[in-house]
Amino acid sequence: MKLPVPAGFSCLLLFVITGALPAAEVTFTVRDTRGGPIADAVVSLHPLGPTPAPAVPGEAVIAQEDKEYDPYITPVLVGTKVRFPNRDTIQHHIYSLSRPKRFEKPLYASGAEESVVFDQPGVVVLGCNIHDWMIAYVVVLPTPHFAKTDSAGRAQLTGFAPGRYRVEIWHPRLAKTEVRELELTAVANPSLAVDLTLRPDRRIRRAPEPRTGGY
Ligand SMILES: [Cu+2]
Repeated sequence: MKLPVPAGFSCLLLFVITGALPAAEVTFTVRDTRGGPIADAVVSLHPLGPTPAPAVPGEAVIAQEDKEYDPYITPVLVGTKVRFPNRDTIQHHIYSLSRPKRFEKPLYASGAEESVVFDQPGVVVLGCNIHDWMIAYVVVLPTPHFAKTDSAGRAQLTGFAPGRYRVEIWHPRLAKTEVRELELTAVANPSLAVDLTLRPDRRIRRAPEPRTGGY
C-alpha cells in the first residue's frame, strides 16, 4: 500500500537532497604546446545556467617589493579593493591606462599604502613611472569562481554549484582569452588538461643595479 504524499513533501525532499549535494570541484592543468606547465594562467567559471546569488568581494594585496610587483598576476571578483603597500625604501608611482580602471598613484613613499576598487570586469595592466620593468595584471572577473595556475600549471576550482559553465583561461602571453565549455554533475571531480600556444615573453628587462664600488 502506498502512503499518500502530503502536498509540499516532494519540494521539501528536493531541498534536502540539493542541500546535501557536495559542491563541484575540478582541476585544470594548463600546458604549452610542448607539454610544459603554464604558470600564472587565470581559469574562471561563468555560469550558463541560472544566475547564482552575487558573491561579496573581499580584498587583495599587490605589494611593491624589491622594485617588483608581487604578485605578478592577481585575479579578483568585480568590486574587490586592492591594496598596494610600498614595502621598498624608495618611492613608486603606479598607474593604469587600462579601460576597466584608469588611475594613477603618484610618487608615494616607503611604508605608504594606496588602494583601488576594481569595479569593472576586464584586464588592468599596472605599470610604474619610475621602474619601467615593473608590471602586474589585475584580472577583474564577474564570477567568484577562479584560480591561478601554480608552477605545475595546475588550478583547482572548488565550492561552486554543479551545472554548465563557460570556462575562460587568460594569460598575458595569450593572443586572446581561451574559451571552453564545461558541464559538471555533483559527483564529478574531473581533471582537465588545456594546451595553449603562448606568444613570446616581451617583458622589459630589469635595469641593472647601480654599482657600489665604482669601476
Ligand atoms: Cu616603481
